Amino acid sequence: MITKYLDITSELKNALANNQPIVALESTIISHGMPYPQNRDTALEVEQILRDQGVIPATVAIISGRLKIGLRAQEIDYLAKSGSQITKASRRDLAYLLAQKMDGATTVASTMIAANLAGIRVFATGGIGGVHRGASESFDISADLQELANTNVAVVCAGIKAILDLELTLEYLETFGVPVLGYKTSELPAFYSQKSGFKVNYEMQSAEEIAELLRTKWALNLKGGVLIANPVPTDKGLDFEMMNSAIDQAITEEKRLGIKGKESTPFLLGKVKDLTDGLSLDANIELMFNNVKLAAEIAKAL
Ligand code: PSU
Ligand code: MN
Repeated sequence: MITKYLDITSELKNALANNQPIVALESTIISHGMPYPQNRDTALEVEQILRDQGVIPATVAIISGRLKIGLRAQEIDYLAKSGSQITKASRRDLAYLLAQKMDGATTVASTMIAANLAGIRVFATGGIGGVHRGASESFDISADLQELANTNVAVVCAGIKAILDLELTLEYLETFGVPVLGYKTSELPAFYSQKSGFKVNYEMQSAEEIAELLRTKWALNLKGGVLIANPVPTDKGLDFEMMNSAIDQAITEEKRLGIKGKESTPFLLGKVKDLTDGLSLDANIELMFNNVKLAAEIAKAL
């Protein structure tokens, strides 16, 4: 049985049994997405924000070959300190890491898998993976998109980061039937910025409206996820053009160094952070708090 590999905390088991609201959280954002100690502080603060709203946090990671749903503060600190020493674990890495009794930080894809195994339907993160710029040559398309196509979990994010090809990512999601919703916006946010020049499929005005769409999708057996794009708060957003020029520089540097595959996303994120002098880190933290608040409302409404 699956329980052979899964560790769900007793708090979460209780919450699941009593139908209490739960929000899943990924751990690659902790290990690979932010520097120490901001990564640890943000991860702990995010859990506190959920608790303050009456929602149980379920941070996911692989520790000593166990797929853990719900982490202790020490485990979060361990992932935060280990940084990129920890294996970034997407769908294809899960079996290896569990069989070898290793550690891994879960991406959006593998966190969705874990949430689905536990029966958790709402997940909050910063940004998802997508179709990379130049994908027609590199074939670099994140496994996150196939997970959204197949796994019944709603993902709240701040849109799609402009290190990706937003237009191709939207086309891919359309092909695989994943609805892209904008929370109080008709424009797809681009992670650090509220604007991207692209439209979401549908603008939603409330968590209740989103919950009703989720119930309807899954009642119809339309398997797969839903992407909920929540723009970074106005006063925290960064200029789209400035971000784009930092991203272009990061991509040029990546090509020069020959970085590919699973190293690509963490490299680009790190480079953009350096190039924007930490400004992007502040925005990243604020948008994460903002996404968690919306996810909490959706989890309660479901
Ligand atoms: N995009 C972001 N921030 C992130 C990631 C993506 O804006 O932290 C992380 C997430 O964990 C996501 C992963 O699931 O990168 C995607 O990696 P890849 O492109 O290698 O699938
Ligand atoms: Mn990739």
